[in-house]
Amino acid sequence: MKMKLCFRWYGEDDPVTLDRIAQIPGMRSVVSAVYDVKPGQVWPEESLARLREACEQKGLCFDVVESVPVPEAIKLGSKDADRLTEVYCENIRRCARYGVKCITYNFMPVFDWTRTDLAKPASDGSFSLAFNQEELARMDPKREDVALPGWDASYSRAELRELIEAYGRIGTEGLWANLEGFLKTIIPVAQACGVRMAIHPDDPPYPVFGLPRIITNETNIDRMLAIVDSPANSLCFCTGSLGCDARNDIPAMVRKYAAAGRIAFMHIRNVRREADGSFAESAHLSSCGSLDMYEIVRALADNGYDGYVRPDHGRAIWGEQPRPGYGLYDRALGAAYLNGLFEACEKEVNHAK
Ligand SMILES: [Mn+2]
Repeated sequence: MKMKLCFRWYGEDDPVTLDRIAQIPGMRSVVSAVYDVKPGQVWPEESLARLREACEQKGLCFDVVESVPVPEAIKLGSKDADRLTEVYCENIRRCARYGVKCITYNFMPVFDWTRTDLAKPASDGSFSLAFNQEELARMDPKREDVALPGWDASYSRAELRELIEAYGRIGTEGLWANLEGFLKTIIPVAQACGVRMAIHPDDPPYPVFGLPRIITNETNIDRMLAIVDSPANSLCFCTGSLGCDARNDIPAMVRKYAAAGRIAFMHIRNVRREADGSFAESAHLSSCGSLDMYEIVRALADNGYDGYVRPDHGRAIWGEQPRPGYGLYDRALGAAYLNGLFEACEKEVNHAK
């Protein structure tokens, strides 16, 4: 198959071992990162060498990094931004030196992905990550200790309030300006060392607690890609993140950006949307959620997509008590399903030639 199947691995502490990952049919690459340093620090070369060695011992490649996190100071454009952007560039160079071809990152203020429930039970006895608008509306992180799952608990309430206010001061256009400056510095570095930067969309793709969110829809993705018109400035197209907003036509967007050669990495998962913007992550199969997975894969195959693909989050099934979204079983089922879709779609495209 043309697409490169990969699987996220959280390193030596991940209960899902490389041995197990290597047994998933068609598995090619490991998606990982250096987790022993804080955002804004240079990644030790020994850590990168160890990661590569561990993957290669199991017959897997280590060529995708997720993520090199972008420090808040860069997103806010504060006084440390230039120095931290130089550190970021050095991390790109170091990753490239150890064989990395694709680096994922995001530009979401303060919080990465946001959910209100990490283990919402379904009628079949499985559990998945979910987001409920009503529950979210009841919370105010500036007034109380919100403990939403998935958030960086290392911020104190005062620090959190200050950060949220700082983003309020720069606003959406300020965040865009800081993304522009960041991309104009890092993309030429990535291009020079053969790395494609893949921005992950905001998850969910709408403002949470009034924080600006900019990688949310086709208009904004067009704007982001135009800042530096280069394949090194590409997308990590996450169907489940963008698919939380019913106005995003996911197969059409995949078709457009695959045709333009601007997708470096696909996160493929399904999500079941509700009318008020709430959602739950579902099994990968089309009939389990709101997204048509065949149409997504077909759009890729029609454009000869040969980039990276991974099953994204999975449910907790078969008694596994996984790191939220990152158990073995349901992601492996997702990988098997994606293998089937890609084999069928790629062969259909070849037969039609
Ligand atoms: Mn994703």
